[in-house]
Amino acid sequence: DQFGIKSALKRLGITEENKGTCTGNNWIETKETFLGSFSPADGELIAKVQLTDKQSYELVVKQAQEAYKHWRNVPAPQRGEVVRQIGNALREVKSDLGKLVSYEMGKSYQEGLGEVQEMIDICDFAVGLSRQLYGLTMHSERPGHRMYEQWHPIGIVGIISAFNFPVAVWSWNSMIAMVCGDVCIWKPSEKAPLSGVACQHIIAKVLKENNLPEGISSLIVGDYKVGEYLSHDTRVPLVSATGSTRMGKLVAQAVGGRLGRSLLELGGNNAIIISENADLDIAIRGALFGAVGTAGQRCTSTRRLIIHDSVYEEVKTRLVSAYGKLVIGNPLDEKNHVGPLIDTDAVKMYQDAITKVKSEGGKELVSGGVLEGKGFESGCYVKPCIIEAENHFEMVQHETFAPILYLMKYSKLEDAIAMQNGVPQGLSSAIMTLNMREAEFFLSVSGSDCGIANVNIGTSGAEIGGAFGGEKETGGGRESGSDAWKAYMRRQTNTINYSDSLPLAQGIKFDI
Ligand code: UN1
Repeated sequence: DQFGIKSALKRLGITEENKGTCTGNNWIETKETFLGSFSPADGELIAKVQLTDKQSYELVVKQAQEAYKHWRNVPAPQRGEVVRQIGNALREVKSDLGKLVSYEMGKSYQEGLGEVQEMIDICDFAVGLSRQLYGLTMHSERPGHRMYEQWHPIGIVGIISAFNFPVAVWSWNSMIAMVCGDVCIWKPSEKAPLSGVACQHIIAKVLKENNLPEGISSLIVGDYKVGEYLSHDTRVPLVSATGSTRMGKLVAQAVGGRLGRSLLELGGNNAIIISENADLDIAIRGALFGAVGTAGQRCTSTRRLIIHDSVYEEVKTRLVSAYGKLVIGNPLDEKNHVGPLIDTDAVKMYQDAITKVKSEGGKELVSGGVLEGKGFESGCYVKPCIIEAENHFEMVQHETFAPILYLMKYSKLEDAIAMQNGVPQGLSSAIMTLNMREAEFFLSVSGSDCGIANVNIGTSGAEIGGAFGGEKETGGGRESGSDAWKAYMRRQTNTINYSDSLPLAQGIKFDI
């Protein structure tokens, strides 16, 4: 146990067989089978988790409904105090949880730590927010009347998260929802369920120490069928789903069909425009981390580089040489830059994408391929590759969750922006330029159409303080910072008459 996984698992409360259904501290036995979680790092079975069945789901929802009646009446700053303690609990387990995330999901240990840091940061953000959650006051047109709005919690929030950020995305949603007064039911990805079980243990301890009832933060485990329990359930007014566009459409249709609310954060197809005025050192570093970080499995990963033709050759040469220096291997070993993909299905999709883009005319500058031999026994390690392609190719229009970077040229900035925007997705985007006119044009209404637009920064690695999400097939939702909290609350407009008459709005006369 070279990397201390066993002791980390123990400290996180993970055993060989874990229940997967929990209302806080109460772990519920179900009639379902156990799902094995295998590490893409070494192919080993880490531990098993029992799936949630319909009956145990019902128990979870009933408990959540009860808990909501209590939690909504706890003053928001006191809810914030609980979240503050969760943030501290996360600080204590940062290295263990970061390690589990790295081992179960395959991102580098550094990125695993970064992910836990993102959780800690959102806790701090939510604590401050718990004394805000502001509504506005308006001037009534009627004398002796006061008008204002207030924000109430919405109830049960269903959270469906993806494997690539197996813990942070839960915290963006649930820490905000908790200070808002909501209760949460979380379905982590069935590809990284142990990270979910570990988080449940961490939060459970804090809830218990504060004598809070069961049902404030629950866990359910399973595939899309368990996700459907949430999306079809009228007792769950908000479903926040992070993952593929395909999944998001299904969730949106189910939730929309019952006129519930969904908050969607789906696929990206993020580009960096590298202008002739770019600082190329920054551009290369930004593109490199964006494309190969997390083995290309972030929704914000850089998938396309749109490069000015005057610097195209230089960028190409420097990138190819940087790719040559990448060390691929066990993500827990800090000398490696790139870890594995999540599973062999993902490897197959990576291979298919490369074959397809080549058949469309793509030219490999750095070849892809699956690594074999010692250290690569899981079959999940692939080579980050670079392909010269055209924006209209079917595969370039598609989000492949793997380290495949497409290079293309432009000569006029307007064309580069049209290419950048010319995909179905609209999550993240960036321009590398030191020219103020170019930067401002890129950020203007005629510029990037994405939810995130950066200057001299890559497409990934957003901070939690901003609202996170994007347009078009990315789903339109915003999670995390800024006023994203509003999605987790219901707005109520209140008008109070303290006069001795009853004037009607719009001056309507109605006398008898
Ligand atoms: C995701 O890939 O689903 O901006 C989230 C980033 C991270 C979050 C990514 N802070 O890259």
